[in-house]
Amino acid sequence: MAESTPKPVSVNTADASVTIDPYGAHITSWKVGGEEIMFVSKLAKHDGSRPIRGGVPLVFPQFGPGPIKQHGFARRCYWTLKETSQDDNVATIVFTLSPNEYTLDMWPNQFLLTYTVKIQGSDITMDFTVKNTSETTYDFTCLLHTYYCLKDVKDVEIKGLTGKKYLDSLLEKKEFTETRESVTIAENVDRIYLDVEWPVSFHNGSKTVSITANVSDCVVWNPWKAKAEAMGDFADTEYFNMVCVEPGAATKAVTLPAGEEYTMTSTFTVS
Ligand code: TA6
Repeated sequence: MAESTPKPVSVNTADASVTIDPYGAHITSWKVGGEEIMFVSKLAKHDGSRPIRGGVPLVFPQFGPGPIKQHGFARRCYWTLKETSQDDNVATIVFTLSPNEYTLDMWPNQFLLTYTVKIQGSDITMDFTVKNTSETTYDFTCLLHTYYCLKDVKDVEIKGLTGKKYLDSLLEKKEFTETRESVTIAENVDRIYLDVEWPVSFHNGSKTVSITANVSDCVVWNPWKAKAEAMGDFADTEYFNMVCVEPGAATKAVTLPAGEEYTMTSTFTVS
């Protein structure tokens, strides 16, 4: 990593720690009681050459493929560290991102992004705020593309999605209804669950992870064997030890009038 490359920032409380890489304001570690909750591939790039594979990639202003780069530019830019604070109870890191040549070339809109990450006890809260600093209204989609560590993907049972409609990204976004009490994973899964009523929770092999959010979509993704082998920044067998459970506004765009602010917020709790 070049000398000038901004270094990851860590804060901790008596119970937990969080580390954020300025490249993408990307959470790369969240430990509670010394246990890592986030999954980061051992082949992930940490040199700004591509988004970090794992942790919590920030998806903005576009979820998925489309007119601009997949998942947008937020995870592909160096953000500015605004402040850090920590004591035994609470620790916070704040990053901001303003438009630059790269973002304007991709998405010709003015904005100020502020990302506040707070750890307290066994919670981590992420507040992703978009301020429309332009003179015109614009739309965007956004999501926290969270990768969680699993002891064994075969044991994971994701609860809280029963009865919810979902779009299957492997079947041209065809709509289905989840009938199972628990979503289990034994193949490539890539689904956008709609109108989710939080919390959504699962057991990672040692702790229960519970997710709440103020957004209505929840993406569940595991690449499984073939796609794992096709990703250069993901080891062939790492799909056994991760799952993405991703709160976001992925299917219905947020419309933000000039001068207004929108905040996507989510809290992950381990117990
Ligand atoms: O999380 C769902 C998804 O959109 C999948 O379709 C898959 O593409 C994944 O994101 C990873 O995308 P990335 O651009 O990070 O390789």
